[in-house]
Amino acid sequence: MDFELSPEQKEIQALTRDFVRAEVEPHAAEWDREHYFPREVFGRLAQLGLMGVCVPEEYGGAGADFLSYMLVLEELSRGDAGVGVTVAVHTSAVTLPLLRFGTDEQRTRFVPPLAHGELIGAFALTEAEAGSDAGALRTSATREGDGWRISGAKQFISTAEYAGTFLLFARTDQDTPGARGISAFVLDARDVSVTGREEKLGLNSSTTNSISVDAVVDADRLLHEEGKGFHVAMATLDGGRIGIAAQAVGIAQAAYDVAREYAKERHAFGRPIVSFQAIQHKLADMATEIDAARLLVHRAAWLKQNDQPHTEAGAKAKLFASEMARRQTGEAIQILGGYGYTKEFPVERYYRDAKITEIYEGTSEIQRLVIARSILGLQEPALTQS
Ligand code: COS
Repeated sequence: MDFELSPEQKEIQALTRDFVRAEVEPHAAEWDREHYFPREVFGRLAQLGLMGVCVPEEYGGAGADFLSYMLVLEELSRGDAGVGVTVAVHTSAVTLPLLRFGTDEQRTRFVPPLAHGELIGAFALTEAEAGSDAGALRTSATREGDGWRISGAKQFISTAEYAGTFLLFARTDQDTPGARGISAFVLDARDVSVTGREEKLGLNSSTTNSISVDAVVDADRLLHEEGKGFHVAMATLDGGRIGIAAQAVGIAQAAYDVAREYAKERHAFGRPIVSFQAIQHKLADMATEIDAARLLVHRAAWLKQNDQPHTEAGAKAKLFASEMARRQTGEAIQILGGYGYTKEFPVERYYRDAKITEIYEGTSEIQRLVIARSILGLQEPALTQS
């Protein structure tokens, strides 16, 4: 067992950290306040090879491993969680499933523009009445000519208004309810209409849209086998959840950094508050829990990049890291006291941003369900049996 990052991993981590310090962190408060999507940042990330960091070089990526990509997501999210999620969805939820499930022709056609950052990816699974119960989706795909007519509406789609490529899930077998009649499709921006933008608690530098679709696409837009779309979605989320866990670690690390420095500077009762055991214990808990979450992320990433089962490990990483980030960003506010509750310091933003990590790419309740099924060897759907 080796806990040391490789020279290449350290290099990618340092490259991202430097970039974030110079070009992300200084603007994050303003982007949050203005609800500004920093499109130009993704162009710069593309120049650095970070829009396809774990994509093989032959498909236009940087050819690094999955753990390197997790390091990138942690560092980006440490500066701005909205930037982190845009890269996470683009890579984990669009580029990687296209690589894994695409034909040679689909891989060659769709992956390089994403890996080069010329196009941004969006993942369109969720609908108004199909969130945790993703298998309840109603968007339909029916055969028309040689292709498919896809009709329906999707909700809570990250980055949809800036995306060029959509991985969209639709029901191809109208007679089969639930997970089995679903297929995955690759759509272009022209196939999709953006119908709304959510006002959110946080993550304001990323956009969250509702979309509608009524388009005819060629047969070669079907990804993987007809009727196997739910497998594509679940396998995609297995990897995506590790990335959200890395995002949560980055947010918590940022909150810890601010709280620790503040505690050294701030005086009360005639001495720095860091000299009080109450504050020391908070910082000790933060450091310990961040470490534990990061180790869960790295283990899950290691399993994934070594082609080993990682559903359970990824769910554990996301469950623990996201709840830890919500808890510890709250503790950071507590250390800063009244100042922590103001916009003068970034910890209130970290607290707002951390909350979503317990919800998207599967709520904590879904992660517990996935973990329970795995450790108990349950094969059957636990939700629909009673
Ligand atoms: N990888 C590959 N295939 C998987 C899988 C995985 N991790 N998990 C389940 N599947 C397959 C099953 O093997 C089953 O295949 P068959 O139909 O061939 O038997 C199929 O998918 C249906 O699985 P299951 O019966 O477990 O589906 P459920 O409807 O019970 O749903 C949960 C399972 C709840 C785990 C799933 O719906 C889920 O993850 N929901 C959360 C969705 C989510 O994260 N949404 C966020 C969207 S992105 S912001």
